[in-house]
Formats: sequence, structure tokens, C-alpha cells
Amino acid sequence: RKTYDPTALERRWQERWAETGLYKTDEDTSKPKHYALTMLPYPSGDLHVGHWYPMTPSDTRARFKRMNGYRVFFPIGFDAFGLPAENAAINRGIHPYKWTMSNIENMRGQLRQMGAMFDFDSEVVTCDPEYYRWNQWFFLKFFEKGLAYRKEAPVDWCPKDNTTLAREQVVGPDRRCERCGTPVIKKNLAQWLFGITRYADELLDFSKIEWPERVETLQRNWIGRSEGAEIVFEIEGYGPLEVFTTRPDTLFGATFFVMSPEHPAVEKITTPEREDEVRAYVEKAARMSEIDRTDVTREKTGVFTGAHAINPANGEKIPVYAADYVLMGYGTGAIMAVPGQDERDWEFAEKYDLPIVRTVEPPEDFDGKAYTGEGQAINSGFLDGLGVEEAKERMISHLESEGTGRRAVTYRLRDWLISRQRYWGTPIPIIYCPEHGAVPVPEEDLPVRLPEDAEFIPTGESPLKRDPDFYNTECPTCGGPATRETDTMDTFVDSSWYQYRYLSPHYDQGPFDPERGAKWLPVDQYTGGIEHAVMHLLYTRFWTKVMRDMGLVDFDEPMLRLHNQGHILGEDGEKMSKSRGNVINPQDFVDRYGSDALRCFLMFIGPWGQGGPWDGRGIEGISRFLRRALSLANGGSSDAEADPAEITRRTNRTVKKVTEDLEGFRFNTALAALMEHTNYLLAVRGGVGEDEWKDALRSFALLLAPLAPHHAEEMWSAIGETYSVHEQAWPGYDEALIAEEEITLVVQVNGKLRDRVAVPADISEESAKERALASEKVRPHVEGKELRKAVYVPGRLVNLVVG
Ligand code: ANZ
Repeated sequence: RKTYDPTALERRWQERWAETGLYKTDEDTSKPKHYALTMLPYPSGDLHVGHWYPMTPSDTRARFKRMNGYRVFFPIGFDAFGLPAENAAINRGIHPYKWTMSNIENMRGQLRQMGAMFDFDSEVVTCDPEYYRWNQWFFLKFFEKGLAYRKEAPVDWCPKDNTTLAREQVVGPDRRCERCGTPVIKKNLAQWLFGITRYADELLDFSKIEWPERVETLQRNWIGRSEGAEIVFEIEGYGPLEVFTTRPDTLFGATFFVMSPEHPAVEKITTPEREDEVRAYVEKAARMSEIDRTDVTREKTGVFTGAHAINPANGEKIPVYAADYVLMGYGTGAIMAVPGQDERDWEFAEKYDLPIVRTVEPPEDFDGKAYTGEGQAINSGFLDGLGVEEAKERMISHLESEGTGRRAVTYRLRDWLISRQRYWGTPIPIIYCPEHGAVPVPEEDLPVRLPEDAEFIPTGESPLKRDPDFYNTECPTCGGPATRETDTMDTFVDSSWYQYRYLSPHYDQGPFDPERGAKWLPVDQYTGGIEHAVMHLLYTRFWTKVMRDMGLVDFDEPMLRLHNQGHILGEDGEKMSKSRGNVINPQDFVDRYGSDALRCFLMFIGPWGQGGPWDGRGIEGISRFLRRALSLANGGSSDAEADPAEITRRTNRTVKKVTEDLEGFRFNTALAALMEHTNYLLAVRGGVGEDEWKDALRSFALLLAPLAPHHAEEMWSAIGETYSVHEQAWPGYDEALIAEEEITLVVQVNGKLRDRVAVPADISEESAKERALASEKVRPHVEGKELRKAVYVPGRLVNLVVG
């Protein structure tokens, strides 16, 4: 008898798989396609359990699809630009390229050991010029369409990493840098942006994709569409200023006007005697975070500018304030304040003793302050008596006919700021000429390569600026001396379209080979973490819509179905990640129990969508299961007399269960069903006819194949089937065979027939008696009496003797 050595077994099959090219992508177009995509990892050093957790179940799902008759494309690559590499360079003097490539080298080996069906020929490494050339190419196309533009903008700035941060990279109530935890400050810089807001409305349409409700909600809130009106107020002695409001119906109740302290007109409208006070207030506001400013619990502050505005509804003169609860980055940066219906405005009015006029009638029992609910318009001239929605419409038509306002929509979504003042990213292909301004690098000069040598000490400027060979160049238009843009692109650019590059990673006529695209696009099933709900997953949708408008693809959405897994947590209960220092190295477990045991363990610890804490002790149990499963193929004997119908029924039932569970990403319960089935098979083996036994094992190995690919292959070969189990069709099942066979039992009490009950054919004696006693018709005859005896004649009757 062979000893069980899972790692040797797995190595053996991995070699065979490699030799026979088992995971070369199936190009047989007579089969339906299935493009399965798992989020590409960042090459942080070693593959840890936090990588295995999303990847191995995705692999199981891809294998399941393959066995179900699909040609499956399941690629992998590395998201290789970004800060950690540059920080390694700063802290340890290793060049980011070297650091990244050696990590990739390492992780590639570890990925192979996983035994997943990745098609390694499609690998993409985003820091490779062969890849980022196309980031630059896209940038030029975006630039042509006006979708890439440069603008002076206040940006969130991490003073430690010396770089701008996207809004999503600023975290926590005290606004810290997501990477290093340093409090973020605001800084004004000329930045490159992508015009994602042009697609805001289309991004709100989820009708063409099956994504989790939660992701849709997060994206919807992130885009934050508000419908309302822009209304023009005349500022005395200055001119018109616009506000954005969602409640044009309340205009008659606008008793003051508030501007964001950063509003460029604040300075201009402020009267001379208020100047000092206003300036001091504006300076103070600039130092505060947006979160603090919009914190509803914080006491409202503001300053009177000395100016007055005219309410266009009733001609009344109302005071103009600057107050920090109004933000420059939203709407028009100015509001009409309606304390009667808005809580913030009410508070402000109370504090500064400003008039409050209700314009919506609150219910009789209302005893609060601002009333934000439904009700009839009051104190509102021609609107009086109308409900809120009707009044809004009426006011908008009125404003439009008067030329003092119009219907308007505002979004919370901002354009995507892609400039980073760092080295380790894609250089933005723009040249600045004193004559011709910002000139795009001609397409034939791409890629603009990152120079190999760079000084990494962070100064707030890109290290590229201090590299004269890179920095100084010629204007593509006039040939005169010019300088290069030194910002690099946000790494979310890389991951916005990588799924296209996988199709033809070395193609040099475009970002991907359209012929391959026609065969495989779009992605059918994407899997990854919920943390990407609003950045990556919104950017890649945006990117695809732009590609569609460029004629590169003929569909609207990049990924048709999305499934989010939960997070595997470290032993400390925090998300497992290298930056948190709580990673578990899978190697120790793979060396000891094998890859199949680790992947099954990760799938077994709970519903995949939930994740959970890592506790390595449980892997023993899984390892035992795999070993027992394998031992089924060893024959052996048992005295159990198995019912042939029973084994068929159980097999069919297990096939159904595992099929439905794998389709629904319920890996844990699929495994549980296989464990139960193993126990059953072990108990009856030897007592089963040869053909039935063989059939049962065949089905078992097929069901095991996506979950424990090496063990299933071993089992398949041990029962004498031909290589490879992974090229077999998924087993079917027969509902009719699953339904339990029923028989009718006669129930007698003291020899008299009282009832007939339908029960499963294989019912045990004990259950048969219970069922007899539970009968409605039997109960009256036994209640209150002593049960002296119960006799069961198998398959026929139960006789209860009472007295
Ligand atoms: C008058 C009014 C009356 C408002 C009322 C609300 C209730 P959402 O729904 O988030 O889009 N607002 C507009 N621009 C602002 C800015 N830059 N900073 C702070 N607040 C701003 O919110 C839109 C409402 O938020 C707008 O409608 C405006 O106040 C305020 F009973 O106008 B409202």
C-alpha cells in the first residue's frame, strides 16, 4: 500500500498537466465561451493566503464551467505599478523595477504550485512598456476627445508620500492617507483628469449586468445624482450668482444666501468694512477638512459679507453669508438658504438671528424645527396649495419663462484625477512647448519609457523632473526645446482595461487583437473583493464605454456578472494583507498538506461571500477527507449490504447538490455534500456490485475535480479511467431517481386498522413507529394509554399494542 504524500502526488500531476498543455486555452468556437476573470494581484512579494482566498474558488468555478461544456479563458497577471515598489526603493535602495520583477518571478512560481488552470501564456505585467504603451495610447485618444484635460485644482495631498491622492484614497473621519495614515492636506496643482462625469448618467444604468445589489448601490451613491434647478440671484452692486437646489419649490422661503468660503466671488462682493472679518474666516475654513465641514453635529459658523441678494421669487433683499458648510466642489458652490425646510439652514438662522419662513405646511402634530417632509405649499404665492413635486415643476417652469433659472442635475461624482507626482507609473505622454503649449506625444513615438535611473527621494515633484535626459526634449510640432510632463498615471488606469490585454498580451497594432476580442469578450464572470466597488469597478465600466465610443468594442459593459468574495482575515481579525503585517504564508500548508487541502479548506470555512478569520487548525480535517476520498479507489471490503437503488439515489442527489452549489458559488456546502457522500461510500463499499461501484466512483471523481483537481486526477487514474478528469463532461443527474421511493404502511392499534401512511421505502424501524404514533387518526386511540408494545413488519405494517 502506497503512503499518502499529497505534495508528491500534486507535483506529479502538475508536471503531467504542463507536459500535455492541459490548461492551454480552449479555442474551439463550437463551444459557448466563458471568460472568467479574477482580480489581478499586486506583486507585493509572496503569494499569501489572502491571495489564495479569492483565486482558488474562482479557479474551481472556471473548472466547473469547463466541464460543463464551455471553452474557458482564465488568465492571470500582475498589477505592477504603484507606491510600495517606490517606497521599497526609497527605504531599501532597490530599484522599483528590480523589486517588482523579482516579486513577480517568485509569485509566478507560487501561482503554478497552486495548480490552478491559469493560462500563463496570457500573462500581463502592467509595468512592462509593452503594456503601459497602451495606457499612453488611450490617454492620447482621450485627449483628442477632450476626455483627458488639465486643470488647476485643489487636491488632496499626502505630505509624507508626497503625492496627490484620489478622493477614495483619503480615509477615515480625520482624513488620512490610505497607505501611510498621515493626515491629508489640500494643495493647488495643475492636474490631469479624465472626464468620467460625462458618463455619469450611463454609469447609473445597471440593466445590462448582473452585479451584486450592494455594488450597484455603492456606485449609485458614489455617482450621487441630484435633480433640481439652478436659480440665478442678483447680488446688489455685483451681478448674478447661481445656486443649485433640489428644492426649487421652497424659493419663497429663501431668507438668506450662503457661499462657500472658497467661492471666487466672495472677495468681490464683500463690503470694505467686512473685509478683515471675512478674510480671517476664509483662511480658517481652508484649513479644515471636508468631513469636518459637513459634519451635521458641528455647530454652524459663518460670516456676513455685507452684501445682499435679491430673491427672484418675491424680490426680497436677503443677506449674503460665507459659511463653511457650503462646499466649493458641489453644485455651484453657493446656496439659497431655506431654514423652514432645511435643518442646516435652520440651525444657521437660529444662530445668526435670521428670519425663518415655512413654505411647506407641516402636519398638525409636528413639533420639530425644519420640516423636510411632504405637505402643501404655503407662503409661496402662486405655488400655495400644491404638493412638493407639483410645486417644484411649477417653479421650474416659472423660472425658465422668466429667465432666472432652469432645470438642472448635479452629481457627487467628480472627474477622475489621474496625475501622480511619482516615478513608478505610466508617464503621461505630453510635451510642454513654450510656443505650442501642451502637445501630445505622437503615437509613433510611444511608449514614452520610464528612465531606468531616477532619484527617489520624495520632494513633492516627480523624480522624473530631476532627470534631465527624460525631462528635456523637443516639441513635436516645432522641434524647439520643450519639456516632458513628469506626472505619471494613477495605477487604476492600468486595471481599467487589463482584461482586454490578456487576450493578446504581445499584440502591437492596438490595445488588443480584435479577432481575439470577437471570440472572448466581454468578461462573463468577474470575481473579486467588494472594496473595489467604487474605484476599479466604476473606472473599468467608464473605460469600456469610452472604448465603445471609439469603436473598439461593440458592447457597453466590461463584465456581465460579478461575484464578490469576503475577506479572509488574519488571526488578529483584520483583513489579511502585507501592509497590515498579518499574512499567513500558504507555503507551510502546501508543503505539509498539499495545494488541494489548502484550497478546499479555504472553500470550506464558510460561505465565500462572507470570508472569515483564518484558523489553520481546521486543515487537518480537510486533509483527512481528501485522503479518505482517495482511499475509495483502493477497493477494500465491507459487510454492508447496500441497496443498489440507494447508491444510485445518493449519487444522483450528490451530483445535483454539487452542481447547484458550484453554480451558486456555495463551495462550502458542495464540499460538505462530498464529505457526506464519502462517508456513505466508505460504509457500503464491498457490498456493492462492481458496475454500480464503478459508476459511483466515476461520478465522485468528476464532482471532486473542480474542487481538488490533483486528488480527483489521481482518483480518476486509480479507477482506470483515461487522462484527464478535467477534460470530462460534468455528470448529469436524474430528478426521478432522487425522489425517494415511497411505500404505504398499514397502522393498527390492538390489531384494528386505523390508518395508512406514506413513508420512504428505506425507513428505519424506529422512524416507522414514530410515524405511526404521529398519525392524526391513530392518536385518539393511543392517547392517555400505555404503549405496551410496537411491532414493525418491514415494508408492511406497524402494530401498536396499548392498554
Ligand atoms: C435649498 C434647499 C431647501 C435645499 C431645502 C435643500 C432643502 P443633495 O441632495 O445632496 O444634492 N447644497 C447645494 N450645493 C451645496 C454645496 N456646494 N454645499 C453644501 N450644500 C449644498 O443636496 C442638494 C441641496 O444641498 C441643495 O438644495 C442645497 O440646499 C444644498 F428645503 O437648496 B438646497
